Amino acid sequence: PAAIRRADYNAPSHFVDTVDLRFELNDDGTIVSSRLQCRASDGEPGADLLLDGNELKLLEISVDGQPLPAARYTVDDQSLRIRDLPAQFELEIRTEIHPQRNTALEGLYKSGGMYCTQCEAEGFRRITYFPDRPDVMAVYTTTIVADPNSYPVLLSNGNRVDAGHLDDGRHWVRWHDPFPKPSYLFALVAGDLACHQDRFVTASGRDVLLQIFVEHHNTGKTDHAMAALKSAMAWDERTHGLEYDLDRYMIVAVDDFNMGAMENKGLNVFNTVCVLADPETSTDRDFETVEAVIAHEYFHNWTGNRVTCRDWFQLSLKEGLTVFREHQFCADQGSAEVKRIGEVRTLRAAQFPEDAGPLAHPVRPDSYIDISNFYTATVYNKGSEVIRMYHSLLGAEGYYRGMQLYFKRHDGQAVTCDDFLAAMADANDRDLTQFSRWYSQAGTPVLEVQDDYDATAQRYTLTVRQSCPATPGQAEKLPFHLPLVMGLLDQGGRSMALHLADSAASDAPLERLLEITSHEQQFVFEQVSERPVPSLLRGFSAPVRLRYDYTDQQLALLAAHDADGFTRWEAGQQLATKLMLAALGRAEPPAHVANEHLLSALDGVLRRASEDPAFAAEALTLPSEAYIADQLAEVDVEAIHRVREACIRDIIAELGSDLETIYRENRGTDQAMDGASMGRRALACTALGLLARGDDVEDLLRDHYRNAANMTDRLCALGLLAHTDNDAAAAALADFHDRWRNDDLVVNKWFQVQAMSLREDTPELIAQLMEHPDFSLTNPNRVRSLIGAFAQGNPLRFHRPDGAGYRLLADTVLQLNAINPQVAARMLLPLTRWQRQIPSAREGMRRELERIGNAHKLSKDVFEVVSKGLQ
Ligand code: BAL
Ligand code: ZN
Repeated sequence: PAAIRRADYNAPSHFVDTVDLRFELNDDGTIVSSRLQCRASDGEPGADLLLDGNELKLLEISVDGQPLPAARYTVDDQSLRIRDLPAQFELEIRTEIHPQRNTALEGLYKSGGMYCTQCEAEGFRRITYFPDRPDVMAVYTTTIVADPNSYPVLLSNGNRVDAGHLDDGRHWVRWHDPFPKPSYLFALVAGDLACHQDRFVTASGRDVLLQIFVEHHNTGKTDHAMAALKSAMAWDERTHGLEYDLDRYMIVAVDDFNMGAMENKGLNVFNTVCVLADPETSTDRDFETVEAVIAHEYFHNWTGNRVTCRDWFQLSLKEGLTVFREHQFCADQGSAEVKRIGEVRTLRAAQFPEDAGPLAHPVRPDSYIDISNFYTATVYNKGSEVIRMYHSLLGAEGYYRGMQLYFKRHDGQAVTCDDFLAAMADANDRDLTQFSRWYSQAGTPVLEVQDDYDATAQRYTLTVRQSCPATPGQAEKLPFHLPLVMGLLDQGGRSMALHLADSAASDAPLERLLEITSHEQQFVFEQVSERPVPSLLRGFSAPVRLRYDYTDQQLALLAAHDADGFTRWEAGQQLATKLMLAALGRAEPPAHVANEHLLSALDGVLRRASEDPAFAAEALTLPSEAYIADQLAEVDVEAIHRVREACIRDIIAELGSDLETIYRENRGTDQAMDGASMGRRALACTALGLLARGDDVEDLLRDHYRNAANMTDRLCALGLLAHTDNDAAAAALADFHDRWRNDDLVVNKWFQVQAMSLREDTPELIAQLMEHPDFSLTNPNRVRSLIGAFAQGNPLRFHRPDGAGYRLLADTVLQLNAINPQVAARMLLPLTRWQRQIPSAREGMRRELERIGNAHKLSKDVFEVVSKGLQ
């Protein structure tokens, strides 16, 4: 398959002003009739019209009411080309499709008993022939015809304008969406669904009907989603002045879904995992996910739908921006510091390795084979960090001025990342030319900071050097423009006034934003009365790797005293990382990994734990094995695991009884879902997780499982028990499955804890679980719970030296390739990260990649990942 290049963009040859669709949903095939009002974009007759189409049976085609002679069109398995067209015309097409057979879950498909759609990015072409590109925006009217018994609920975008019955007993409903939209935002749902209804009155008085549709067995689990939706609507009005624009906002929960959720205009379709929540069956993390994803999809109504992307290279225009808006919202709902820590953890776990691997790409990619491979942590999470940097560099007011100009200029348009940058620059009279490199250059920049203190002159100089490693196709990088937020601490941990040389004497804040723009820059601070400890990259102000040669004492001081919560957490993480890397660097494994500085920093965390239990839980969590691996030139996962376990044992030896006290003081036996209760639960579970790495903990874990009153506690205990193959673990796993065998989302968790097990035979157990009656390769959530969790979340066993983990993944990807290419390609990613593994692992991984690459009938999705992964 050929790559599509951003440089080859051409404006559409034709616009489509209106689309009238009629769906006849029959269980032996669906008939889709479309009527498009088209006009040539240059106003001239004669241009060919190219319509995309995939897996469609063309039944009829006519132009201006006349059947089109075969000589006027060509059809193949990807497209329909029509010739000799007038400047304006009405095109009618009838196609037949088979949603029942659609396991790729793109276009129209069946999930359980319901029909639903997923059209982003290129699913609409599996419904009917259409210029399936985001810069063709049309007003849609959709009529759905179906059997009223099986499909009493018929939904599409916009407002419900008419309904009726046919003589043959079928019923129909017509929907009209007045907002022009690209085809990727089209949605249709038909099913027997329960509805949770509420209302929201916008600031300007629009009374909006809010509806969440679920299959009947899921009723009662939508209160949290509804509350989150109303909070998100109010938040967008309050912070951005953005109101909802239709009379109805609908959300439908479906079991089989490739993504988390989809922002179709007025009719979001959600993966059940991102909308259903109740304390009995959902963890606190699940509750947070639902709130975040509900908000994210809602925010897309402006950043994505009202202003959309010109082409798919601009995906981060809507995704990076909407993730940032989601992060702002979530920070306002609870502890902003803890949320920021979570964001950075995600960025480091998912995006930094992507940036350092063979699939590295800029936030705005230059080419793709299949765009569905570019719904990545780079486009989403690094994209969000780019928006956060505008916010930092321009200040909150400047950022909102930029947002206002962006909407004023582009409401109703399909635009580019450059248009967004221009709005930010123009609204603030700033030159952001250099900043635009964040869109074009891949790779994680490295900031090397050195300092010098002149005691006589009381002068402190920071030297900042930036570089960025080469990435595929980009050997050389130019310097980035980035905000470095910093402070200085005296030896007692107090913030020092920052008298930057050349700034006014009265201008001495305790925190500064330094604008980094060159390969090397110096910042000189005057009136510095003692050698300070620099507090750098506060709030993780830029998505970079920071290098400063801190001593253990300095990190301990920052961890205890820094004014910024993120930096306090980060200092503890860096101290632990430093010690683990030092242990890994020794020829003989040392007896102890933790030293007195780390232990005293953790002791301080335990002593202050009651002030902010959620923060303490984060500070007590050691850097993950994957994070340690990401710091190394050559990765030996078993050695990393050993060292991290040794570090935990040192912590237990020194602080075990304090951890037990913290555990007992914070463990709860209720279902309270307020932030404080969640924080205490997180702290108790983190303490238990550490204690569980010690000896004689079976009773403790068994009791925690037995006494659990909510899913967070129960799953925490189950996950810890599942690392061993004793009777207690078997009993808990059997009990868990017994209790919730009928709840799909909980059964996913049952698969997941087993996939994450440290048991040596985990690859064999997974192979057995794939034969379990509850497992299915056609349900993406199941695949992600078992295979995804194993390959991405269990490095120790995925990289088992005999290569069993690699073979298991490759076998599964080959099966999935024929079922669901998007999910297959996603699952495959861990196999592409072979470059820095020890030689034996490298060989095993490459061998499996090659086996996949040599298979017949590879989907575009898998082909692209395999071929780039082998480079
Ligand atoms: N647009 C795809 C799903 C999401 O990012 O909201
Ligand atoms: Zn999104």
